[in-house]
Amino acid sequence: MKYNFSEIEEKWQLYWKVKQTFKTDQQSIKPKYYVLDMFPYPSGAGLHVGHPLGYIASDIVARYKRHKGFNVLHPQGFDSFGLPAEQYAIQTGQHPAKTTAVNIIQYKSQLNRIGFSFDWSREVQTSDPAYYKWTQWIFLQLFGHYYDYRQNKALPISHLIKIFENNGNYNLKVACDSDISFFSASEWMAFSWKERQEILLKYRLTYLAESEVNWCEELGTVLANDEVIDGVSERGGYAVVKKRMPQWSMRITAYAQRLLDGLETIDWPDPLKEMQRNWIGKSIGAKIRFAVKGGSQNIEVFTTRPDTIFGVTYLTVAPEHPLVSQITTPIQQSVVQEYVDYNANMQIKDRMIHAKQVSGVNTGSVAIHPFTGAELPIWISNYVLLEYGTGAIMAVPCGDQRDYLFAKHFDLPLTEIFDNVDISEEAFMGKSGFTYKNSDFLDGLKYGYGIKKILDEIEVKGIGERYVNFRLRDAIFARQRYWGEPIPIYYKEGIPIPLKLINLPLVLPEVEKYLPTKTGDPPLGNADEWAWDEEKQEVVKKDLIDNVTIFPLELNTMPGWAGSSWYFNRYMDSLNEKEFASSEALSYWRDVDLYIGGIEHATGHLLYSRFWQKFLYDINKVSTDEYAKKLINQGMILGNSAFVYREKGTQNYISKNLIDQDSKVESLRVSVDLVDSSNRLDIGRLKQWQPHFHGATFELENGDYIVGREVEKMSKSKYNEVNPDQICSQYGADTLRMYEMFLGPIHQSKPWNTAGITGVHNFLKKLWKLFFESDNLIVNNTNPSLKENKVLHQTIKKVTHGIEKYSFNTCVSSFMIAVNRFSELKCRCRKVLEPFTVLLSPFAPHISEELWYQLGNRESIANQPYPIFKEEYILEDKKEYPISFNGKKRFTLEMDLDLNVEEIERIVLRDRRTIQYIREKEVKKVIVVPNRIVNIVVI
Ligand code: ANZ
Repeated sequence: MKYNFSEIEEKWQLYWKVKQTFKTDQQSIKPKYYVLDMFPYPSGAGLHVGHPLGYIASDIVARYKRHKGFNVLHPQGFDSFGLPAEQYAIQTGQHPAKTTAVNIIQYKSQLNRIGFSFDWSREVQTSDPAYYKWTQWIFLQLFGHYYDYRQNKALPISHLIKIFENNGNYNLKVACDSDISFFSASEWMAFSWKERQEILLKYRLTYLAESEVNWCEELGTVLANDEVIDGVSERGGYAVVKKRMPQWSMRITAYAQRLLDGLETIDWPDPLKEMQRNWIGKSIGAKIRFAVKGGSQNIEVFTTRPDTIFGVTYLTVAPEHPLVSQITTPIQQSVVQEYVDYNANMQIKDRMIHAKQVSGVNTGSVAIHPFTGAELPIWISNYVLLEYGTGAIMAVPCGDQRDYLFAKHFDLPLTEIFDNVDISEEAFMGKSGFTYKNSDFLDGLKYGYGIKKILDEIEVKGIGERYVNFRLRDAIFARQRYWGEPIPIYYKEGIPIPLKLINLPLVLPEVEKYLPTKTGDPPLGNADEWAWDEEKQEVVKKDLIDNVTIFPLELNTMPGWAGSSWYFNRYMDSLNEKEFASSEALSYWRDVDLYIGGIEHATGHLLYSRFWQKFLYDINKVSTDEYAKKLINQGMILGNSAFVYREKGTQNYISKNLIDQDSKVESLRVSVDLVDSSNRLDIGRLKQWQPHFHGATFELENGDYIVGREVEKMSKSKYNEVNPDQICSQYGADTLRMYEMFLGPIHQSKPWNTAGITGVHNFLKKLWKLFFESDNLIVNNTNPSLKENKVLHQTIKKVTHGIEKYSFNTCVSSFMIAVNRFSELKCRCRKVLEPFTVLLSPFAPHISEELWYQLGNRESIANQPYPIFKEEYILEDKKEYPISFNGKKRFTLEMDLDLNVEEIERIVLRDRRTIQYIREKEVKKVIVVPNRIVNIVVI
């Protein structure tokens, strides 16, 4: 029987599907193990061989854990809201739901062809109303809570209302907007309904506020910070500008410290944790207020070096700072305005470049130094960012490089400052007993204040306070797009009112056009049925809006990260209609044991999802506040692009090795499908591939056109994508799986190179031959030899260790070595080959199932117990004996361990080297210590 992989793979994929082999039940006495992949966005292009890399690794672990006796949850689903489907809808008029459904079918069939052991009964699709009902529910939960720093958790907004009713808003330690005014209990009681709602919005964990956003005109939407790369949109590379708009935001900043602390408790890659730490950007320092001379204003600065206060020579304020217009003197008015406008109109990208050059203008006002009374000019400059700290700084030219360059440029004075101060967190917070690094040394100096003393004095004087600043911003939570979750909110007197849970899901309405309306409203503005009837509690026609019982619904939709921020919880109980997951399911599955996905999500998905999890934990909806114990970032599989070289201005293409220095050629990418593994181009097919190659001529070397190769990111536009379907047809899914693992360590990026794939394929064929000779199964029931057992148990040891360490490439080599050894040994033993198939089954599940079946088993291999490793089989059966002459070691000799003393002596004395050492001397005695040494006494 031949190894007919196509038949075998199809057969077992159907078997798994029909028998629901991988359906997971939560009522199990087995321990649980939850393996999660980052679910894909189902794009029209389908999967390329880079996508399954992480999925193969996680599938190996899932299958391995099943053999090990765990109840494994290994689900898959689709992050199916998003921009590409919508862009496509705009271009073609096709409803995104339709194209998304088609793409999902394609993705599923591609994934199933690779033999993943997913429990599809738990599939989620973020664009499915049954799913986004709960995304909307979480949004409303956030809307209904605020964050209390004293209890360090989210609390219901009703608590806060009680506090306001009893004490007003003094002495609170809660997360809120920066522009809070204080009120007493009686003032609160006197506020109108609308005023109260406006105040509460400043405390809610999801809130509506005028904020500065990244606006991308080309995409017609606001982008999150992590979607703006080097000042342009990540998707499409379009210009992005700052714009102030009323926006839904999530108060992730309330969780900044807990997001940092949580990192210490999870086993995630260090570079990823470091990216999150930097993104959160904790800085310990102080806010200090400088009075503006002749005015009532104070400029509040944020500094991490309050000890340098005596070195301050001027203040700098961000151009957009609200006080700029108030403090600018009439003479400076026009230049200041010009500078402000100049910065405001600048795109983020230009501003980043521009900020590297020194620029700024003087407001004409001065501030008073709180200790020395010196007059400090107040400047504005774009090196100070509005969003950071307080948007204003105290400039210390001899302490800070940017201040120094600025002062030099504008000829501002420099003052000496004192250095060598303890600026540790403890020193700032006054927690440590050591305020000075070297107090004897410091005390005598003119400005020798330690940080604690400075801070104490600042606080006593009432001109500032200790302050911990985070770089992290609240996350904008709205898109002016169609293909996203509707925000379950309607507006009454301009105040957002949440829908009730029983009214969810608020289903995305039908629209005729997916573009913004003529008046600039988001696409939902095109929907006729998009108003909320408070009496009937249902969506009704927009024309009926009377603002008495029928109100306008929110037109924004949720951003791309909404659905992916909690999907791992939904898989635990995905069909539940009453709750987002039952408490039994949540307490049984608890958290993800292994999460595999790309590092590109470090400061997006992986931060937002941690934030939502912490919130859900605060409101007692989940069992842990970190949802993934362990995370692995898989590397990228890179494409191996192919290039042809056209002589400039001609249609003549020169083969790679014929190009010399004088040739004027330009390189063009061609599809890698047109090239074989020896880099030879199929010219006939190239001509069919794109019409402009029709009339081309080719200069060949040895009868062939040889292309150039370059490793780049795998993408459709670079024609270097390799489709896994093609590999599955040619070699089978088991070969694809093993080959992807064979390419190298999982976390490394590596180029796709088909050259080695036949090697892996031949390995599987060789394995097959251990079982079959022509049509006959040749496996027998004899007892294995020591050697056969040794190979088996060595392999069990190496593979187990490899999987536990996520070192899948080393496992593949161990399998190859084993099959070679079994072939040499002509191993036919069921007692060896049967456990070997179980061992291999996580990597190559189809062939393993088939061989298992052929051995006469009738239950799927997937749930068979893992082979037990026995140390005794791998104990060495040979020993390198040191051979000494008169106590001096001369050489070593390998001998079987089961030899007796006489046999050892005989072998040693017959050895060529022994004869040489002895020469004319006489052997007086041979001392043999079995298993240790041999010493020959000669005279
Ligand atoms: C005085 C000083 C003296 C400073 C010195 C530094 C060194 P990190 O660590 O990144 O938080 N700063 C504060 N707000 C700013 C803003 N909105 N835009 C630009 N710069 C700002 O840096 C904090 C330091 O960056 C602060 O401490 C402030 O300069 C500056 F020898 O104050 B420092």
